[in-house]
Amino acid sequence: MLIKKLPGWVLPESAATPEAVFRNRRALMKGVAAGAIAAGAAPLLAGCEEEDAISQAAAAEDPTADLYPAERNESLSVSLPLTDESITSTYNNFYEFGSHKQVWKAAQALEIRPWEILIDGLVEQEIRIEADELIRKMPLEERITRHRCVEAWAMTIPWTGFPLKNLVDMARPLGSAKYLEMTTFSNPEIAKGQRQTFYPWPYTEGLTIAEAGNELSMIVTGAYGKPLAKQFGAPLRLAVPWKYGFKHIKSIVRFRFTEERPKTFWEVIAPSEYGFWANVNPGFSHPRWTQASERDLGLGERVATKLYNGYGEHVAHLYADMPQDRRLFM
Ligand SMILES: Nc1nc2c(c(=O)[nH]1)N[C@H]1C(S)=C(S)[C@@H](COP(=O)(O)O)O[C@H]1N2
Ligand SMILES: [Mo]
Repeated sequence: MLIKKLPGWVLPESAATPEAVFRNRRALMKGVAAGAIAAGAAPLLAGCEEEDAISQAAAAEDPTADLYPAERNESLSVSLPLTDESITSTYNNFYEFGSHKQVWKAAQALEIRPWEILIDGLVEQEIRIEADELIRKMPLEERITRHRCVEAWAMTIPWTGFPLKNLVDMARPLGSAKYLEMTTFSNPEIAKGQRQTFYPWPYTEGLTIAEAGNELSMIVTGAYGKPLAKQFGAPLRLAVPWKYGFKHIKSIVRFRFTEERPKTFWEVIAPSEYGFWANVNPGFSHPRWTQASERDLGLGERVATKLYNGYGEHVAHLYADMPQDRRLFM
């Protein structure tokens, strides 16, 4: 079994979150804004400028830059303060580029054009389409979205993208299709994490067809009114905000319709900790930590976690006939 091959130091979805390091950096950046900069802090400040430069330049030269900012969908937006981009774009999970939170820099090595997407499996006809063509076909909108990692941290991010349902409709799945599997790129040359062969690369995730068709399910192509930064999973990633963050697969290259429930990346690694459904629920703790509350990385404080991450009115009906046990919420 794969998990036996994992070295002892690998804690899937790391139990230890380097928040202290990250908070210090944030405090420093605030200090910088206030003009209270100590001489010793200069190297870190340089780091911040470099990071802004990368994100601005990359966004400007993106071939879809003209599509942003897109109009906001207020009815599917939460009314919470946005988490600052300087936080959300420097605290990421993207195991292809490392298992720490500061992967944003390594992720800049990802080549995001050309980017061909394959739509196959139980569909009328297989489709191969360039990301730019797909993005230009679809109705882009902005949604202020809650983003809750299974590690119990949370952010509020202005995603831009299109309803996953539009892609499903375009694919024309056969009646026998019950699930949609999504797969991330595979390129160990640039993604050093993919050289760690004890992980079941490439990263995969899955949804039922009903979940994929839910109005909340979104293919994200941008954030903060710009094309998506690489560390967020450019050129396109998933957002299913009632589910834990690990369902939000990044840098997707393939959508496959299938009759059988796909095994997902984290489910293969640790099935007793990360299941297929992964709906947010404060009432069912992770085997190694509580899910009752989360650290809001923007506010810098712990807040109570909500059932379905607060999106119950949109999605609770999907699970009404299922046993409301741990499996639905891990
Ligand atoms: N391909 C890929 N997708 C991924 C991951 C990953 O390691 N690889 N991490 C997941 C996890 S655990 C989380 S919490 C979110 C993080 O998204 P963010 O970095 O945009 O906040 O991405 C998810 N998608
Ligand atoms: Mo996560």
